[in-house]
Amino acid sequence: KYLDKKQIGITCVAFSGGQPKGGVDLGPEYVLKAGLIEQLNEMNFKTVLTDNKIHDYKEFFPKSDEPIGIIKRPRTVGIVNKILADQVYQHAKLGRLALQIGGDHSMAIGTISGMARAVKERLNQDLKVIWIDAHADINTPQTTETGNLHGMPVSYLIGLTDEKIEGLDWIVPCLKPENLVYIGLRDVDKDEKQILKKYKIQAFSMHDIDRYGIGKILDMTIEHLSKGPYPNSPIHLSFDIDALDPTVAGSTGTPVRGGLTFREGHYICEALHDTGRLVGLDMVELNPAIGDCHEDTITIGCSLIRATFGESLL
Ligand code: HAR
Ligand code: MN
Ligand code: MN
Ligand code: MN
Repeated sequence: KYLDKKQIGITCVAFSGGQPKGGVDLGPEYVLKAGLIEQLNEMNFKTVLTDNKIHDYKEFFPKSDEPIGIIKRPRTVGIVNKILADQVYQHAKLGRLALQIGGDHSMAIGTISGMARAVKERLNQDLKVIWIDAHADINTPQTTETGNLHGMPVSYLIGLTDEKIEGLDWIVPCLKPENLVYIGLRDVDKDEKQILKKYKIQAFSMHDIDRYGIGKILDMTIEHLSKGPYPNSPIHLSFDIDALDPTVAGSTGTPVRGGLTFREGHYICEALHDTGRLVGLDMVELNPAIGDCHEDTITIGCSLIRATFGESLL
């Protein structure tokens, strides 16, 4: 069988280089301090922490990393993600569930590259991805207005740019547009909207959630990811905490009003757990240095993680 569903490989990505604000690198430390590993052990999971530490990857940072065009820290983001991809791959190839705690969302370049590689190798199937976020994170080096790589990981995973940028040139596109679903979008750049249309990517905005309700949205999401030759293929969940409303989880770098409620966020995790298809989870953009409610944000991050791994309400 493909998965040992009782083992979780946890990688703590204390990295902030994909965006300008300090503090998002503290996310993993706070999540561990809140007792996540004990909570998962309590749920009868065996947990394996990558390199037995919270990783800051600083030993791999280049000595200098001048912007290339508008792109900030491309070599740093590139090398961290290359290492991270191998770490996730190592867990996944042993059949472990893979949990990555961030850290800014540029880290999904590594987590999804590593997971997709393992799924390809072990099952010869394509990985499917659910991206929970206020933002689409699908800018290319040509469309980005900020140059922050946490706004671009999806374009690299799909392979929307041919431009080879130093540090990011190792990335092999591993995600097909039809294998991706977004939920929670409400701050999408003009060019990103064009990209979503052009590649016919299934994207559910907050407007869609208002209209259909979160239950129906998840039904449609799972239906979409069950098309094609492998209706039961593995799913990776990349959860940006800024998908939640700032009144629910405000300690994050780019909060946007009008987000998911506490229950909507948890429902997503519970419904995906129930598919039995989840192989990986990223919990990202937790920034305890922002706002006055970081304990709530961290606690909610932990509880979303537990929900994804099957904590039951009854
Ligand atoms: N679209 C904007 C950009 O490209 C904002 C990116 C958003 N930041 C995130 N990612 N937290 O989800 O920079
Ligand atoms: Mn994001
Ligand atoms: Mn976001
Ligand atoms: Mn914007």
